[in-house]
Amino acid sequence: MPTTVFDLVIAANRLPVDRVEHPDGSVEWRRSPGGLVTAMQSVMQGREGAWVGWTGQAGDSAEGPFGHEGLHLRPVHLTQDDVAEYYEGFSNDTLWPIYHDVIVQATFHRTWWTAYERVNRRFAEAICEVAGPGALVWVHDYQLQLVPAMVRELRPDVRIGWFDHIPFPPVELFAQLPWRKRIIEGLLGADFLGFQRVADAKNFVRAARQLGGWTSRGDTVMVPTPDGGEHRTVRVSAVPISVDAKGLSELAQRPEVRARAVEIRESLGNPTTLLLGVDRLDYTKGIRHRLKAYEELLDDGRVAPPDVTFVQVATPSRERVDAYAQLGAEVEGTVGRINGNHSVLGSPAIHYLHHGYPREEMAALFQAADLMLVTPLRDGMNLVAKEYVACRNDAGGALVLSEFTGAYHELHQAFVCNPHDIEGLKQSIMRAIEMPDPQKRRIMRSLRRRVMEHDVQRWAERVLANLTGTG
Ligand code: ADQ
Repeated sequence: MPTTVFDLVIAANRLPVDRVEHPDGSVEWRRSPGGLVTAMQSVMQGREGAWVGWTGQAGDSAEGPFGHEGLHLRPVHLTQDDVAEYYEGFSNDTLWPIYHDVIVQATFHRTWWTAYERVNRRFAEAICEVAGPGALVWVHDYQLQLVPAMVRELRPDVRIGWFDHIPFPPVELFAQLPWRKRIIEGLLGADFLGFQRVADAKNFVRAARQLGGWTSRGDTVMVPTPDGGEHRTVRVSAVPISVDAKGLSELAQRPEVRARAVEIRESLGNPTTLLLGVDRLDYTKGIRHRLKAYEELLDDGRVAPPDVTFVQVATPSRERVDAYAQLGAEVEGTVGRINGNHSVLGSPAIHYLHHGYPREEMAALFQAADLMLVTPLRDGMNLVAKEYVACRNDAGGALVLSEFTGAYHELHQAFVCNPHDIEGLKQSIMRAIEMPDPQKRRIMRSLRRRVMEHDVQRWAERVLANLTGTG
């Protein structure tokens, strides 16, 4: 039977669904929470679209293509070795640290690179299988950097875009990668490369010039064609991602969400100030620095429960990678020490939670929190910062935001901090706690204007316009 083909193909490491196996053995696919799925929904509207990605489960039983909520899903099969080498290894233990300022040392293994190439080829083949003539192919993120050139080789008729969700490193760090030129060649197979910040786009262009000898003019890189004819041009621009601001704002206004926010505060003993952190448990997120600043404020007697309390939601992530296991253990130890030293009966200094929450509960938490602490050491964007702002339709709350996030470049009116500067971080927190409400509201209103106007739907339209050459 011939494969059905589509005029828009999305490729990301993960499919937008999670596999849920019921006790009776039946399998259900549930839409995964997350911004990318929402963003892509707006792009897919009115188009026949396919999504190519991994199911999230390693194993030998290959799942065939299937439909889900109007999307054609084309699973890419990964073996246990692929997961260990391409995903946990090369993507998360080689590329991730290099692309995040080498906060932890990167690990290099030639076998991981071979797996990365092998899996990228599998993705490229799957994309070409479902892409109709002249289709738009939109590839996501650092796990799939070789895919653009591989698709171009197989299917010169399609238009290819790639979006980088994480930072693109300065050339001095990128140069450490033994396979740096292959990665640039892989990316330059695209027609359009999108980045979170102007600095990321510039870092890429500099890497292409210095490490590969490609020429560039402004935001365009010139790529020689195999037949030695005219150059092909690749546009390289910053298109910062955002959140479904209107959807979140409406959700946060629902009476049941507002009631839940009140209930959350009550259950915490109605503190005067509720601090909140929400992160994947990742060393890039600055959780240790945040805890250190909070602990010192407690030690100094400047904050104390039950008046002040801190809810830290930390979703376990990549636990099979050593640096993540170590971080988990360290954070747990610190939380234990802080609570041991500073909690009072019935009022812990920190509430440390590993749960994943539905959107409604996240919106209620955001509404309940007086202070949102976003303190990464490096972060492509940080959607949590934007989600918090989108949920504050009451113009309440305050955002403490690291200058090393992509979000900082749009939200610099926030209470900005350098998380390495613990003294400065403590001051930003105290300033946000002590500033009179009317002033804080003015700040929140201006943050909201930015987030409401630059939402994820606009982001997706901008990437597509660049991809089709109309942007
Ligand atoms: P992440 O590093 O995963 O994303 P982030 O942008 O903060 O970081 O997105 C995390 C998402 O997960 C947010 O939507 C958040 O609400 C949600 N989330 C976190 N913990 C949760 C929990 N316990 N329950 C429910 N939801 C939870 C990467 C890059 C970022 C970039 C994004 C998008 O590292 O820099 O902003 O991609 O491009």
